[in-house]
Amino acid sequence: MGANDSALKSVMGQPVLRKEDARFLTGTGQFTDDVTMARQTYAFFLRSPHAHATIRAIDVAKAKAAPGVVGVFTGADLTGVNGLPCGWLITGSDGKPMNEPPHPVLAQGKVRYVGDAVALVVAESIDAAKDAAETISVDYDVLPSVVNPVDALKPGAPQIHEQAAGNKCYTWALGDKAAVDAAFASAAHVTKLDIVNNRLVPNAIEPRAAVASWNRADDAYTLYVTSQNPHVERLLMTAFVLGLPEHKVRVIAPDVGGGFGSKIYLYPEETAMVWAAKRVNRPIKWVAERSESFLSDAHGRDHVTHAELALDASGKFLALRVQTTANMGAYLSTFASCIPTILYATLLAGQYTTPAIFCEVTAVFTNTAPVDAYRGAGRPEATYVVERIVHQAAAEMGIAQDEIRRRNFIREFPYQTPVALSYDIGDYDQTLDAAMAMADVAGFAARKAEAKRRGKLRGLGYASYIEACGLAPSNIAGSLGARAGLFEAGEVRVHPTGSVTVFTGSHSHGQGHETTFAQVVAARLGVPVENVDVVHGDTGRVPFGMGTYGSRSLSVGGTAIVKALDKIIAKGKKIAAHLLEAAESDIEFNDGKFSVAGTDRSKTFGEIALTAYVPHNYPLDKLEPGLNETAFYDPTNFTYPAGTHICEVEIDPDTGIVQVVAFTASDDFGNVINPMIVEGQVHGGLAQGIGQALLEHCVYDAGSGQLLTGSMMDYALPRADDLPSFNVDTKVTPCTHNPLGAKGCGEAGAIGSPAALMNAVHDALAPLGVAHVDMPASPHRVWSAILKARANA
Ligand code: MCN
Repeated sequence: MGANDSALKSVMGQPVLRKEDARFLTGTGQFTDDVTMARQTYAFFLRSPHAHATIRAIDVAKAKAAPGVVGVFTGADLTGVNGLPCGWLITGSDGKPMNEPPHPVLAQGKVRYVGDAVALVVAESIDAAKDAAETISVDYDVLPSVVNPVDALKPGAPQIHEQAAGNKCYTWALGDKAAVDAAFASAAHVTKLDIVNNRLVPNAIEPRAAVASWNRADDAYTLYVTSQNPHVERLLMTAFVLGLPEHKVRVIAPDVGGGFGSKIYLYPEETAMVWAAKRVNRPIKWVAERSESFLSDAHGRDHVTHAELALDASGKFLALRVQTTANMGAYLSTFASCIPTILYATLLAGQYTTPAIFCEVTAVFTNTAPVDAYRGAGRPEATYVVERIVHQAAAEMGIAQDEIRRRNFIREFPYQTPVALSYDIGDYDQTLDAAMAMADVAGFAARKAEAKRRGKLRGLGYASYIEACGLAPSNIAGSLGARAGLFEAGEVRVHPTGSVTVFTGSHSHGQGHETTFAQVVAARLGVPVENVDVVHGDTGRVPFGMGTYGSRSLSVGGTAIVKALDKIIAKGKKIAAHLLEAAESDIEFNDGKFSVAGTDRSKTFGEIALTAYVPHNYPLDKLEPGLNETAFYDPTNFTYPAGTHICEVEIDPDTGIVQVVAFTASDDFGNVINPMIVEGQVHGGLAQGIGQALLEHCVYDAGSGQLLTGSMMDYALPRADDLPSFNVDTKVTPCTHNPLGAKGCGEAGAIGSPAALMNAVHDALAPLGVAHVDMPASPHRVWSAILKARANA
């Protein structure tokens, strides 16, 4: 960071307490449901009870006449409204664009999953809306349905969209197939693995919600919505779906209680509400009930994969071959198509020098809720494949788990992988060594023996993960099919008294940007953190934004702010040069002071700010008044956080219960701005990853297509007593291509942990001859696998 080093030391890297917690801990946050407007009405969405059906007719006459009803709308009313767009075009291996069937805002003649929105009822109260919805008669002709992506590809499977023959969205491939085939032909050992990456329901604490209004005075709309990226939401909704001028729609994502990916997308509900707000000329509020969230939030994961790893006799990886079938659900959600491709196959090199990799992915439509990014998005799935197969190969070849990893680590950077990414920097030995020390791997044998005396099985599992975050360079994303840029914008507004308001296109919904971004600004300008406020989530106030996902906010959004700060400091130097009667090139900026090099003459940051706004004796012929700068920043590469997670489990062979007794994470996020917030991010990610591996599983009934895990009664989220006290630490190799030297940290916990946990489970069960258990490693699954292994023995 150069000139400002000593000021940086004062706030950078410090566990500054979260500024936003003052309102969150006192119940004064402003969430979408806290927004109440004059003459507000309430929305209820009538949803399909069937997984697949033709709609013969809908009769809304009774509902329209019901007490308190303000409006009833079905797909037939939405004339001139387009379907919801997909933001990423995948071109298949056949050179053809993916099949992109329409995704109507309200069902048009057919429903394709349980929960598909069929009608919108707007009424004076939510109860009136629900009562009226009950009177709507929908004449369904129920069709056979299919929920499993592998089944959906089979001949004779129910055909979900006319525009997608055989339910296929695309088959896409990455890598050199011929090189991989050749390497397999010469391999000393081949390890094969069939795994399922279980489907998940995101479950942010705050359900999705929206308040849409229209102002007839200026024909303008305001939408409060639980969004991770309000500008993108506005762009997609106005330009692609509703055909409204963008400047007439203000989208505000106020406090948002978690998203984990599920609030990136443009959903049918808020789109229908914006459209309807003008029709009823009243504000409309909708807050999803938890069971609606289960049915209609975009789900995550849902891959079925066959993988093969070729090794030489010493355990060096020669080639990796991966074939994945990915469930897209009934419609393409906003970024669905890029998750099992661009964010998955490109990560299959992991931390290793595997010279040849080939991955083929078939994306499939099924009669289930749309599937899209969920914390980690593609990268946990890739890590799961790589780290599970590495574990299995080591076990088969009798090589220690750390040793097989060390034999294959990448150690020279930059490193070009065979699957399109160029890793700028990393030190994988460092995080592996640290994790092993923290996890007391040396003492494991004794702990295992002690557990055995109690009749328990102990296992240790490693996952040395890598992720590509800080999404992304627009030109690379564009060449891979992105239909949007992936830069970020930031504005720094210095007020006359030297306090600062920062406007960022990133969106904080639990990540603590109001604190960490303020730390970046405070350090750079040498002003107290308290003097910096961060504004986000409002298209009416923030210049532009691509939003928050892919752990991009600090490395991309934070860097946009740094670029704006550079402009502020450059202008400040001009003003200081004038005030101090020195050459601009002689002005230095340090610790909040502009000074003439080699002298004791200086002006404080506050004095410069005041001069900018009180321009008496100001060189108005050369300089504009004011101190307000905006910057857009597009990175040149992803950031590559990496690390090793080690999980220790104990299994009761009589019940199949898996207890996570210890979990260690050694991560490299580059330079860390706030270690307390980073640790919190890792803890949250670990909880979600452990939840996936041990408890969570979204299940649809294969016959009826009904969501069987449709509530917290059936879908097991991790609770405090499922988790151990985490043992976490960070190592630093600074990112080489952003001025903060920072990599993302928001997803790492969810990326490494499922593989580490499942490797530990397999390590524990190996002595019994258990070959394979899929996630979640529930007591029933583990116990059944033990029984089966005993029977085989
Ligand atoms: N940070 C830091 N030093 C670093 C890296 C990050 O101090 N080297 C800080 C950042 O300044 C920021 C936080 O850590 O305050 C996370 O930063 P980053 O890794 O850039 O991730 P994002 O802010 O872009 O958050 C997105 C990421 C993703 S993709 C998901 S999904 C996720 C996650 O963050 N969803 C979350 N963490 C979440 N946390 C909460 N509470 N709720 C969610 O929905």
